[in-house]
Amino acid sequence: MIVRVNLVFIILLLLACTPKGTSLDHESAKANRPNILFIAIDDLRPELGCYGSEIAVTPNIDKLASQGLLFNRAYCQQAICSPSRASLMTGARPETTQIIENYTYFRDVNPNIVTLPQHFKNNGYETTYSGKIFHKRAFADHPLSWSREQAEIDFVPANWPGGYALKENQELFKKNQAAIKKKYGENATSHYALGRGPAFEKADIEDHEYLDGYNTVKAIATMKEMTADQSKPFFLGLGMKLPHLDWKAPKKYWDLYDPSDISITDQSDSPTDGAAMGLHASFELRVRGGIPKTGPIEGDLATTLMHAYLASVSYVDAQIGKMIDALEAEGARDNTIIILWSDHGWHLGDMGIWGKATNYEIATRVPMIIWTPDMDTQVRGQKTDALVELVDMYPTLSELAGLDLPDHLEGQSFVPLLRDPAMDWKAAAFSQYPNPALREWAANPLTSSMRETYFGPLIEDVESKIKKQQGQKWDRDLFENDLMGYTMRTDRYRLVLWKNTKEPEAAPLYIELYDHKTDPKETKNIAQASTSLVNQLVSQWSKGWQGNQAHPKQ
Ligand SMILES: [Ca+2]
Repeated sequence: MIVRVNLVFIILLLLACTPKGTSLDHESAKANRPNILFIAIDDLRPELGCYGSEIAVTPNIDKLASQGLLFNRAYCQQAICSPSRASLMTGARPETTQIIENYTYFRDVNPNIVTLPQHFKNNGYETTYSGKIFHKRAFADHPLSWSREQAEIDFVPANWPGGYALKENQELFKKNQAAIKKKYGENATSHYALGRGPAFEKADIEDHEYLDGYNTVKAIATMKEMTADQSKPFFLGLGMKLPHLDWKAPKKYWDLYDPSDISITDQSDSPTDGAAMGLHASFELRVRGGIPKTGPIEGDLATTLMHAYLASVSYVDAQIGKMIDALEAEGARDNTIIILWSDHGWHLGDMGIWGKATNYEIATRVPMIIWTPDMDTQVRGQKTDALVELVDMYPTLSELAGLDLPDHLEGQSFVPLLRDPAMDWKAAAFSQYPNPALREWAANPLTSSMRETYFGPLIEDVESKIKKQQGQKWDRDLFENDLMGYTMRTDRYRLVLWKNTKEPEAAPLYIELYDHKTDPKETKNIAQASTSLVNQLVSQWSKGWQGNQAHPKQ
């Protein structure tokens, strides 16, 4: 009886206190805290007008950059989807999250880590997303990170085979899948990814019939619901799947480009004296139908692939324009911070390969743009050369929203750059990638059966180059499973250290050094001829991110 009375008393007390307290919290949160529109783009290198692309048609992102602050030198922590996103979203680096391939769920390894949206949710925000924010739905951290589902809309995307709108591409996809199943057996699911459909599609359809357009319609509907509900600020993620493969974009975006204007990089050679394991054999593209399984990818095919990438970028740009216009039409922009980023860059034939998944500038450098309602007029439209990292986004957005910074964060808030984009900033940005040449294209170690597939000759070819370069140091187990490339970008240089993770104190197995002052495309490794400079940079690298932070004057 006593217990029951006490329980009733406690419940009454809670009922009396909670609604009032919560309501007050929400009122002050709403009054003081901005919304966040968090725009993620998949596999977008800075191929945008505002980043100096001479061909990309991207008026909406360019407009955002003209109103906000563009980061010329922003770097991902690992140039592949899940590790990059796990790092950004948890605010911790791949060495800490231990997510270095696309198959491990960050929450399985980091059960108690507080993610960026979770932090906002814990501080009174409504948090939700549409499209790709974490690597995939199964890794999306429901319900910890998100407080609500998206709004319902009155149509669903078509369930096309392989996601292709055109009948002939659906048939090709089915044919390729059947061929793989016939060859490797119904249960060899790990091999189904080898039998993809075409790498690109040009269909005369509406924007919302492909996934990114559909997800944008959903995000807009969700934003409207959250704007109408005045009780909480929102954190809304909008994640574009393109320009990740496959490059399926409505015809009107292909029509923005004349193929005769499209050129491929003039740097089709691997870096002179570069690490033989530094580049892969374009695995991710080669699994697509119509792409040669060996040999160079060049000529008209290369032009069409570039065209497809550009069409995808313009399609994504148009969806982002719709999202921002809708935010403005709802009257919510004046209290919304907009941040736009991509998870990593992409080699479009650069260094002779196609894909992400390397430690070089082209794969690690990403577009990043921020717009806040209260930026100084002088800062709007500026571009900063400060070195920043995607892992910095968590502390930055938290600071801008007036939230505290969790202790586990391994980035640095770049809010001071929003006041003075030219100020002295970090001494270095850090990224890493395990052996690109001898991993599968999701960065997981090679399964032995991959050598039996059409990947066999590609793996053999790159492996023989590594053996030749490494000589006595060659050890298949080490190179396939324990080799990590650690890279550091300073104002002038890119250093890449190839190390055995089982012997972290041992000297690197190979070192690369590129001088961006004289060689911005990283065509020549000058490490061997630059001993004292290498020593100096290795010493700087060994201080890690903590030892290379910015020290802004208060
Ligand atoms: Ca990606």
